Amino acid sequence: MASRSTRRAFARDVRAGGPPRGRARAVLAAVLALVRVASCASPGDDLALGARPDVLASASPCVNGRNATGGACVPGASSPPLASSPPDALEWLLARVDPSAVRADWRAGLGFDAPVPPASPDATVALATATDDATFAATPARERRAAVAASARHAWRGYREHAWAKDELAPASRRGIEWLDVGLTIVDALDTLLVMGLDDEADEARDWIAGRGANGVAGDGGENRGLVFSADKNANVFESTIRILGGLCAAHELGGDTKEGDLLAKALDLAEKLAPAFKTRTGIPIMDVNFRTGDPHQPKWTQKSSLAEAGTLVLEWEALEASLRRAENLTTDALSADDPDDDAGEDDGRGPVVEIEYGFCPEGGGLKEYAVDRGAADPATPAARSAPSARSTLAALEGRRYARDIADGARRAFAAVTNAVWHPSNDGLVPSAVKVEDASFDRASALTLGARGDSYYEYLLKHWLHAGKPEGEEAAYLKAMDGVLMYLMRRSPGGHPARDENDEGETSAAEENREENREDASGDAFGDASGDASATAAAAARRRRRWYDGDPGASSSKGPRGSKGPRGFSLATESPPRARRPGGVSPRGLLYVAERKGGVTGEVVHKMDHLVCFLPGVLALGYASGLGATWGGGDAARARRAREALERLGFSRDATHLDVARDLARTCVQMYALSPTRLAPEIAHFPDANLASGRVGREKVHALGDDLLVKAKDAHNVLRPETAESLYVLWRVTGEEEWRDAGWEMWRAWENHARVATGGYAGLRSVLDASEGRVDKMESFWLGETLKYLYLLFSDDPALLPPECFVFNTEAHPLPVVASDGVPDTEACVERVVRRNVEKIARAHGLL
Ligand code: DMJ
Repeated sequence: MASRSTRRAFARDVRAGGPPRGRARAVLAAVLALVRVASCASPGDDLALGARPDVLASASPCVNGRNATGGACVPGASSPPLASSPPDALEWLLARVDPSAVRADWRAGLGFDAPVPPASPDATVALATATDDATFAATPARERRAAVAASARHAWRGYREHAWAKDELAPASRRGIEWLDVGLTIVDALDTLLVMGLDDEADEARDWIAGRGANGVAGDGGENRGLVFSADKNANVFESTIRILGGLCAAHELGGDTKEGDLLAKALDLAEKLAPAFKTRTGIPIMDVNFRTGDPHQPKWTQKSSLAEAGTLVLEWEALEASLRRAENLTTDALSADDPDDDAGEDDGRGPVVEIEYGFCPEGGGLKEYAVDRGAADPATPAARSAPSARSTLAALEGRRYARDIADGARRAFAAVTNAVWHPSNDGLVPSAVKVEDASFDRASALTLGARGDSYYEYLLKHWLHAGKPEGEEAAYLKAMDGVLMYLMRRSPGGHPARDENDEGETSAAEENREENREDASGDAFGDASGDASATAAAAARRRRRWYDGDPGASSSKGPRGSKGPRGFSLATESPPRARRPGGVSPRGLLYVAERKGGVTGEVVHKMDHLVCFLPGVLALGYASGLGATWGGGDAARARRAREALERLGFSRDATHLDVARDLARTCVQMYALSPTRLAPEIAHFPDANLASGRVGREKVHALGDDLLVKAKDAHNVLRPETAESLYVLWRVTGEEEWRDAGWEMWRAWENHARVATGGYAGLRSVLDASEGRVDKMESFWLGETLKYLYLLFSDDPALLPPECFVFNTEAHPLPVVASDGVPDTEACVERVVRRNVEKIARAHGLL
């Protein structure tokens, strides 16, 4: 019988997809032994393949009189094959991960790894506070996951106890905060609770949303009314979409809905409320809608919509559309005969134009067309002949009509901003403010990957992935990333003799970089990539020699470890590159994404919002999806300018998107590691001619080492997720432990500074000095995003929300990739991932 540790090692290999690393013979023997006994693990054990004990109990063979959970059984039908028959052994192995047997809610992609029970509060506090560094760093992934789940439970309990049904918790003052009046934290957190296996908490959330009572949670005055969109609140269309629509659709698809489909019905309620915002001539949506009146309007403070807000809606609306279509398919097969492109509203010469909606009819038969009731519908149309009320197999949708192409408004909005050519040579960069009336961009607004711009760039990639990678539609993303590289990326001076005593050239190299930044501040010495290339080339070459050549971890044109190249998600196979100590700045300086005012040749502002830290994750995700092995998107002139930009930044000319992602992620990690609290500020600044440490005008600027500056007014931390998100993606794509270790340190810092004993987590007013007090708010994205990404960072299960089957929206809600027929095929997708991984392992172990 294989020992428990052998089984664990194999299970780990299966989950990580790795080959046997030079111990083939021994492992092969162990595997064959394992195949004989895989189902004999004792209760609570880390089972081979990570399958849940309760599943194996019903599906597993009987070996030596014991089943998978150790229960007595009679040997019989499904004995494992003999070791001498590898192909049979593989089949046996695959049968053990039969998707239908692993979890009832398989389509969620919740795979092999049983959720880890959260650690106790005491153990969590002890781990964060009392453990010495070495022990803390050595905490295994499973325990880290349990600790993060414990944080989620602590956050949830604080919210439930002090702020139930309010939007957010003010943990220090133990009260609720109202914003949209929709119980926002409940909706944002639900899929996190599902992923973590916090089933009781998830039940509380789901029941409240569905209006089925708060599952024993005390409340008064309408607290158990459920999720309704009727308050006299001006709801921001973007925030409502990413947090609520995204949250509801994800929870529905993860198997967290009621059997009646209440969550999907609530998502439809919200969509109907928000729909008027899209009825604009240009397609750019109006920013706010009043939930009570349905009145769409711009907020008082601006008449312009933001790029991020207009460009970050399409995933969620298409997810809703896909979920509704999936429900239709459950109702009838007849729908598949319908032509989704058959627009009944179009005049095809056969009759009057009639505006059509879709709904379910009571006599069955699936989806029917209905004329929109404008008082003048043609009674002769099939739609008008249909019964007025409707029915669905999802009871909560019974009687509902909705536009079948419900995502059209969001699609128009996305097209309006992505197709805009506001300047002939913008290289994919778009100003962050846009007018609703004529879709013109405000040239004076910033080019930024931070506030007001960020998730537009994120959705350029993610919409392509979510739509199943339509050919050619990745071009906008690739162009924008070229623009970011050429016009916005910079490197801080770096070069600290004290940190790298062998590097003699550092001081003067840093001087050169400062010189460059001085030129930026006075105009555009750097920005016009075609114009000043030669002027900076020599300096860049010198910098490269001094800062770069001697740094083996600096750049690699190779793909992720063990990968065959940029196509498809690779799985880690080799040992990670040299780990970097948190707190150490590479002598090359810190890579960052600056902002520009007034276009690509405008003034450079040497600041980077924490929000920008989503970008390493996006670059890594794109790379793993087959994009970004080179720059330029197939355009030779752009590729040349991109290569020059890479050189200026200290990369090799053939550095990939992944190389840049790694480097930028390290800057984000340093924003945490260099601060005294180990928490990142909201905005980091980088040394330039206009900003140095000390007092600048009336502003106080603090230095974190030589490369990072923090203004007192930007020093807060509000529990943001972007760095955790990027660490998770980088871990998943590369398998490098560096990212996990950084995330683990971040978890500790939040535990030590943000945890409130009476429940919940509060941000810090200043990461420079915790004694300045708390930001008394637990943002809903703490549970919705930050803790979810940290939890996933410590999972080894490749079938847990695999990136090729799910795309995380900008609020970390996993939305199934939509297949060509407009409906997700998540079960099949996850099964493909599992099968490929198991086969890869089996092959590596000589079973195939
Ligand atoms: C979240 O609501 C989303 O991640 C959004 O894209 C940006 N802001 C917050 C988190 O920082």
